[in-house]
Amino acid sequence: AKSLEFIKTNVEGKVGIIQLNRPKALNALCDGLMQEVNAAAQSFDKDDNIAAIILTGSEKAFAAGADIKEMATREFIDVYNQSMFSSWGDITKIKKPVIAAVNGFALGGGCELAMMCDMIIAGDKAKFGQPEIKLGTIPGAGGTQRLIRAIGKSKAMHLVLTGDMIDAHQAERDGLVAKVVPADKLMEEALIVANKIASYSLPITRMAKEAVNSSFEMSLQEGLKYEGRLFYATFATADQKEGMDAFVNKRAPTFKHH
Ligand code: CO8
Repeated sequence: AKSLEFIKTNVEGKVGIIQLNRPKALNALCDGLMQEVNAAAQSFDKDDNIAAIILTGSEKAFAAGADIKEMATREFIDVYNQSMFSSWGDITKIKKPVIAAVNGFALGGGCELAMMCDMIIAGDKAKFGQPEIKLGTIPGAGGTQRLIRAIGKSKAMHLVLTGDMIDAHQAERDGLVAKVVPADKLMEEALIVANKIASYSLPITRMAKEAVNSSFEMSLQEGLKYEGRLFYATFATADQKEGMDAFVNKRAPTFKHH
């Protein structure tokens, strides 16, 4: 386990865990925190012993948004010239699956960061929202784009224009969250999911993630073609032979990750 200024990292088996750890500000996402998150995720992505990544916060907050105190006095020309928050999207470039395990508040940039992960598992006390409108600004890290793809226009508009929060169960019904579990079982459940993913072939898992994510960027026809290419590519791997041979011979597969 490693403790940095704003995060803690830990490895459990083949799962890399990144925990946001800025309790005094409810894990508000200051520049330094995001740099640490990106560096930790990139280092897990490169590590051959890691097969999946969990990003989590505390019981009270996953993250209560971008750091309002840090942003408050910035001028247009500063944020424009620096492309403020443009490095946030780096987490979406991670090739291994990234699970957001959310307890407490996931607001503004916190909700956006959770949406950049591959799936969200939530504790039953979690709350999601895009309250930027209350601060005289709008979501700036995907809240108007990823949210609509997750829950549709009417529900996304409702959150973005009212700034209201939804609870974990509503978020699950709306399709933002994959699974809701009791708050104190959150990490246990996230690790079960991560370990299950980690038990499969790493390159095949990467292809599956890549294929699903391509649907955000492509038309249906292009996406189906892309999926087909990756599907055919799985037949070039030893792990496809192993997985199917194991099924046919009624035994458990041993994936070799190539
Ligand atoms: N930034 C900075 N500090 C924060 C933030 C934040 N987002 N959220 C909470 N804090 C601080 C509080 O100021 C407080 O500090 P202090 O003790 O020094 O006063 C401490 O954390 C504890 O917070 P509260 O006392 O407010 O705790 P409560 O339990 O009473 O309330 C809430 C919890 C409801 C979560 C409340 O803190 C809140 O409303 N926070 C702000 C939520 C918000 O508006 N988030 C959106 C921020 S804007 C944003 O995220 C834009 C993203 C744009 C990304 C652009 C990328 C290109």
